[in-house]
Amino acid sequence: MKKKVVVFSQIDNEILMRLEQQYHVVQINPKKGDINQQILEESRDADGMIGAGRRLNESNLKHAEKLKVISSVSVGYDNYDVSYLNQKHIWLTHTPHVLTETTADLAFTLLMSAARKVPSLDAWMKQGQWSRTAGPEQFGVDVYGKTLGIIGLGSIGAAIARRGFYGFNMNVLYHNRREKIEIAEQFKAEFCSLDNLLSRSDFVVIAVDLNAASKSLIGARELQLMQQHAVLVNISRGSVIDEKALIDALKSRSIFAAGLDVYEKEPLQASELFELDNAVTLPHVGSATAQTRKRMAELAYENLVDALEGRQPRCVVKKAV
Ligand code: 8YV
Repeated sequence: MKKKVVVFSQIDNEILMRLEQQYHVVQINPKKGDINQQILEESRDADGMIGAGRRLNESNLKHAEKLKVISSVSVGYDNYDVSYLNQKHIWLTHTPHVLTETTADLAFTLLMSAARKVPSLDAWMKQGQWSRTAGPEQFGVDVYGKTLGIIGLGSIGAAIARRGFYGFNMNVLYHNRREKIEIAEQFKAEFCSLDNLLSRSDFVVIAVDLNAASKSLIGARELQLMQQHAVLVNISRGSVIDEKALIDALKSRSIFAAGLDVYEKEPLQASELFELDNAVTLPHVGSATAQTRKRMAELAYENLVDALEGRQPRCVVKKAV
């Protein structure tokens, strides 16, 4: 009898076809009703699950007696109850490294777009507003040679530092739970406290995992430490920032702008952020290129099949969130 695999979000078609040739595949379909109820029911006799962007924990996995592996098509895993999965001896795998450069590119896309007001000036021009040489209203802020502060010097943070140091001759600061001397020295990056980084940086980029230590890391106090010409970029998880405090800071223009790819609640279809000309908002597209999502799906497929076929998967999440 074929093993059962539950696909709990949209995945690459070619990978889906491969899975359907090997296993009994059931896809969770939002059109069929409550997603959590579907997961609760379909996971009962599932051997494996693959997907991303869904909260999986005891509430919807409590009947999953046969479940051996959850293969996440993501590097982040804050949406899974890792402690519960460890307790149930269910492997959780993810897709690190294959999306690093693509996500770092997006971080710089947001940094530059926010610095030079690209979305609002594009809209302004397309409304036929351009009638004379650009003036103070259209001025952005310089990037080249400025100070880049990175919160979280993991592989994505390091890739962002590389872009700033080599591409824009930036002075790099970083804040991390511990110093990363070997990585930092590649970019002459200075390890500093969060407050020091926030007060000195012209550009602050958040690239941390979401966990108990990083949740609400950036609130009103931290935003007040930033300079009025500073830009904040977030490509990590929305809950790292107190979104209401950020909206207040943008409204009062206590910071120049924000470039955001993630939000406290997702998907986000209405927000005060959408009314702000100094908020650049993207729909969680950090890894969203065809090539990278294909690589993520292939790695997630390998992790899943390895686990189902009795082999140790390459990218197991070991630590509790
Ligand atoms: C995922 C991401 O595609 O990898 C991650 O952690 O945030 C994205 O690249 C997203 O989580 C899918 O929902």
